[in-house]
Amino acid sequence: MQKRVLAIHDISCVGRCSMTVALPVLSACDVETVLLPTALLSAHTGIDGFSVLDLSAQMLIFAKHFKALKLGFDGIYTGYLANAAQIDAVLEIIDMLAGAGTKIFVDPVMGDGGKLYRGFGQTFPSAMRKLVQRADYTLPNVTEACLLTNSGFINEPDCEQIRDLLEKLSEECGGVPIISGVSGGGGFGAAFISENKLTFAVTKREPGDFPGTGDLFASGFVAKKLSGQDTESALAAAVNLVAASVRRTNEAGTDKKFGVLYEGGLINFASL
Ligand code: PXL
Repeated sequence: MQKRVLAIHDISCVGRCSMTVALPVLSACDVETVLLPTALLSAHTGIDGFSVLDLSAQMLIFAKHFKALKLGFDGIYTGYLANAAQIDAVLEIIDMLAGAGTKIFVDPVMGDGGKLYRGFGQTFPSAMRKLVQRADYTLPNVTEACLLTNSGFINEPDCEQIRDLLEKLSEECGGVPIISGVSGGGGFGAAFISENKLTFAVTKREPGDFPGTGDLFASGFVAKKLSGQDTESALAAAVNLVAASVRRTNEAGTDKKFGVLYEGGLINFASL
C-alpha cells in the first residue's frame, strides 16, 4: 500500500528549502504527502527582505480536519517551526494524529554554522528538546546537535566528538539520533550509533555551504525509510542525493542563496 506522511514545514516560496524540497522528494518516491504548513514566506530567512505570514492559528484547525477525515499516517515529519508555541502545537498534533505504527521524524531546524537562524531566541533549543523526546528519528546538523545537548559549538567534530554528541543526543531524543554534515569513514555525510558502533554513511565532500541541504537530506531519509529501507541504506541514498545536488549546483554556478539544484536528481533518487 502507498505510504502517507504528514509534512509539517514552512513554505518558503523562493529558495529551495523545507516544504518545496520535502514535497517533491517524497512524491518522487511514491509517498503521499499531506501538508501542514507552519508559515508562508516569500523566501527563506537567509534571503534579505523576506515577508512572513505565520500560520500558527491554522495548524490545529487543519489537524482537526485531517482527524475528521480519518487519515492514517505512516510518518509525521517535522521541520522548520517558527516559534516555541508551534512546537507545543506540533506535540498536540502528534497526539491527535499518530497511530501505533506512525514513525515520528524530527528535523530540529534551529541553525547552522554555530549560529541560530534569524528569528529564533536563545530559549528555542530548550523548547525543541520537548519535541525530540517524541521522535523515532532525530536529524540534527552539528550546530543543532550541539544546541540540543547544551554543548559549546564544535566546528568540525572528530569521530570521538561525534560519538560523544550522539551519546548525549540519545539521552535527549527518543529513538535514533542521526547527525548530518560530519566527516568520517573516509568521506562526508551522516553518522549514527548502531549496535553500539559509530556508523557513517558518507560520500566525497562537495565544496560549499548551501541553504536547504539539511532539509534535502532529511526528506530523502524519510522517503527511503517510509519506502521500507533500513537506516544505513536510507542514509546512504540521502547523502548521495545531497552530494549530487551540490555538485550540480557548483557546475551551474547559480547563486547559493537559492539553494541546491536537486530537481534533476529526483528520478535517479526514486530508483535507488
Ligand atoms: O533550511 C532550513 C530553513 C527552513 N525554513 C526557513 C528557513 C530555513 C533556514 O534558514 O529560513 C524559513
